[in-house]
Amino acid sequence: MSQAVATLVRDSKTVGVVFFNQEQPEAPVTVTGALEGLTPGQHGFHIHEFGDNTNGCTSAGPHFNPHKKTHGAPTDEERHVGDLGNIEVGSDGKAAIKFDDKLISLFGAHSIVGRSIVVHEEVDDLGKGGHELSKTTGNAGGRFACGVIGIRQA
Ligand SMILES: [Cu+2]
Ligand SMILES: [Zn+2]
Repeated sequence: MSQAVATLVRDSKTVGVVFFNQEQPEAPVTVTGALEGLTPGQHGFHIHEFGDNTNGCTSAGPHFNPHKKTHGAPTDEERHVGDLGNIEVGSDGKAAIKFDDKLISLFGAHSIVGRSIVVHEEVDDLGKGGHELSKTTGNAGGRFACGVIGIRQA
């Protein structure tokens, strides 16, 4: 079992925590957590390449994409490793996160540990929106909050 965790921060204020659990290499990663203070509706949710938030979420860089693919949905064959789709925020501004992803991993050369998790201001169109940014970012707008993914105490 490997466990990782990220505290998401916006303007120096914590907006939530996200946990990543994986039984073994090649197994799916279970992503759980809670966020608050967002606008209701869907928000893009990605692993970005760098665990660097020194210049806010901008320094997290682009979507984590070690295989040089185009942006897509988590269920697509053609997707960035970091493409986790959207989270759903309720009318109270809160999101309860729970899903599995079969591509991200906490092990090996393409581990997400030491990278960033980012929640966006807008919906990720999953590469299908026809916007010039659809194939790179899903046109998900600004970076609402982010946090560095670290190894969690077992
Ligand atoms: Cu993103
Ligand atoms: Zn992407």
